[in-house]
Amino acid sequence: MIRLGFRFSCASFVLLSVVSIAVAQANEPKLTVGGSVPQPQRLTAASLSKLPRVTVKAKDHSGKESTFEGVSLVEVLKLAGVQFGESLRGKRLQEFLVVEAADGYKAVFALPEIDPAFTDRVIILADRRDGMRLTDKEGPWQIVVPGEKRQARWVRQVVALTVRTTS
Ligand SMILES: Nc1nc2c(c(=O)[nH]1)N[C@H]1C(S)=C(S)[C@@H](COP(=O)(O)O)O[C@H]1N2
Ligand SMILES: [Mo]
Repeated sequence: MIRLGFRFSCASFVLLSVVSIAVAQANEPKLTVGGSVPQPQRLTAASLSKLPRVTVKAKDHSGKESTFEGVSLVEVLKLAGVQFGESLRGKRLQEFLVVEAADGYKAVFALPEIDPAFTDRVIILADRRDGMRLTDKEGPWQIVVPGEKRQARWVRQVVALTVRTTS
């Protein structure tokens, strides 16, 4: 009887562990990269951590300057197979990026705005500010556009990056 009870509690422990791991994975924040991209992605913090880290200094909406850290937006799109540089010409100049947030807020960037072949300004998908993880209101991922005089495109709580093209 005792042995059976022991076996039962072992089994339920294993089952509970498996279920809680599955629930944790399902609740893990995801970033969708889709639309007209060669390889659509569902990225997690772990998959983004493989990209090179970049830091930029920028003034937020309240005028406070901070150092933001994350990955460059162009590298995230490259993960989905989007090509930049020489191949960003002709019809491909009609493509644009829609950044969408958890609250439905959206902002658009033209692809040349994020391409280092076109500009030295590095727009990032930040996950840290002055060394600290972004707050729940801002993160886990927020767009930071250095030098832009209005912060309307600093999309907080980014959930999706979608490439679209004009009709
Ligand atoms: N997800 C999300 N991001 C957003 C907005 C929003 O409504 N939702 N507002 C934008 C606008 S218009 C501005 S001015 C700044 C405001 O930054 P703050 O809310 O961090 O002060 O965030 C931008 N990012
Ligand atoms: Mo704003």
